[in-house]
Amino acid sequence: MRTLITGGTVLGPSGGVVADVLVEGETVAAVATPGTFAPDTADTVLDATGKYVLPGGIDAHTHMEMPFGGTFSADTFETGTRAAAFGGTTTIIDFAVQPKGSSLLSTLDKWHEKAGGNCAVDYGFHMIVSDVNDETLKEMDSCVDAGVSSFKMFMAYPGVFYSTDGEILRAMGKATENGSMIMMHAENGIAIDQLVAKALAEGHGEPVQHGYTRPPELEGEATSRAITLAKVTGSPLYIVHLSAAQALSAVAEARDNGQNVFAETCPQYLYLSIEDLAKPEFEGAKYVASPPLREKSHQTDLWRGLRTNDLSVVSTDHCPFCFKDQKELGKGDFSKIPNGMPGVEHRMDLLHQGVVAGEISLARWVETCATTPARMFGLFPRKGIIAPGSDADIVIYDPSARQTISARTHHMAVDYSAYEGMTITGAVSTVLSRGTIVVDRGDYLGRPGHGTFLSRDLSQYLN
Ligand code: DUC
Ligand code: ZN
Ligand code: ZN
Ligand code: ZN
Repeated sequence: MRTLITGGTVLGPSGGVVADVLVEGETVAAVATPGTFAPDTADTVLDATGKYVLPGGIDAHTHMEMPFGGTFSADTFETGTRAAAFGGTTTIIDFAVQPKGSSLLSTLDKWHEKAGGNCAVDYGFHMIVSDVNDETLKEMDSCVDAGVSSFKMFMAYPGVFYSTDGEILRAMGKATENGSMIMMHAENGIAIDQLVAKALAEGHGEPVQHGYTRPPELEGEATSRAITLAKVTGSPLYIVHLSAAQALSAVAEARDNGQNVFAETCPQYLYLSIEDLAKPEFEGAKYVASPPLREKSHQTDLWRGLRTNDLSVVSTDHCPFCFKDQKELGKGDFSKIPNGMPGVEHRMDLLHQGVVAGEISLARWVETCATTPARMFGLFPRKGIIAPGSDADIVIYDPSARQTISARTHHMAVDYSAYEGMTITGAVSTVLSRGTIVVDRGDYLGRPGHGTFLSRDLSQYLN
């Protein structure tokens, strides 16, 4: 089976060039001067004139069917990866969650069961480590052997996912030894819990209190502390969902000092703010995620971070909970609102708005959304680039189309959109996953089970 994509501007991390792309089976066979291949050499010809042809997006931070506070995030691997495909994302890396008292390998088995046979696009796993002990540390080696080469830890949520500095130090020591990556949720959970208790005791239960009780200073402090622990152990560090200027400064300083510190941000921190969290009538609950949405002024810093590469990756932290019956669990007590927002479908479009607005270049769009996540998490050059031999995960994107985001038309299994009514310049036309057309002009042509598990190498930024 051969597919020829003609006349588009093929984008990569170093810019764009008008070229034809020949796909043979599941991989890219050639990127060549327009007209090199006669149309009858292919079974299918896709005319991409006037459009971008870019590597499929890689969302390195999603949570499908994630247990949280007695409920589960609303997208299954089936619905969530289908929504990802609609939005031009052809790889997700989801988080397996170790419950305290469980082993890492039994956790990994559980996540394989959830995802196997259900995904529309390819998927990998990170492992959330919430119980550091001798056995867990040994199992970190087995995870790496099983293609799970990154481990997330929490400085937030005491009593649930939280690890002490000592536990973090131990896990970082293991990462230094086996070449894996430590990912950190950097918020000072001990201090936050005090602020939450105080707000509730004073009768403040509304959603905006979620923001007030998790101030940016406590993200900055935890980020600095994580960086210090990484320095002491010689471990690399990847800060997830960075939202605050204070945290960005800490990351930038560490990078200037030559430390292997990396960070991602998410579209919600670039476009939404604490004003959304303050919407009346419990509407703010839709915007409860951790870290919380910040004052708008932080957005300027985050866009700059994306330009300077102090922020290397854009992921969604897609963790959808329906407003009805799920977010509503926290009516009157903001601390019971499940933490997370939907987003896997809109990352490529939202970051394209950054290109349209002149905040980032086309090359940075592709780099932060596809190429760097592939390198960061051991998937390059199989993923993240359109080059001979790479998987034919390809998005044909029409930069001049217009669309309006709405829960009425999105494909995520959640009853609201955080971006309801936002108009977008640009839209996905066609999406190929390993050579198969899975989305074409709004139609889903894929199937659950097309997506396969990606056994990842060590980060190519470190090894
Ligand atoms: N952190 C995440 O990364 N996702 C959901 C909730 C959280 O705290
Ligand atoms: Zn987190
Ligand atoms: Zn109040
Ligand atoms: Zn997350």
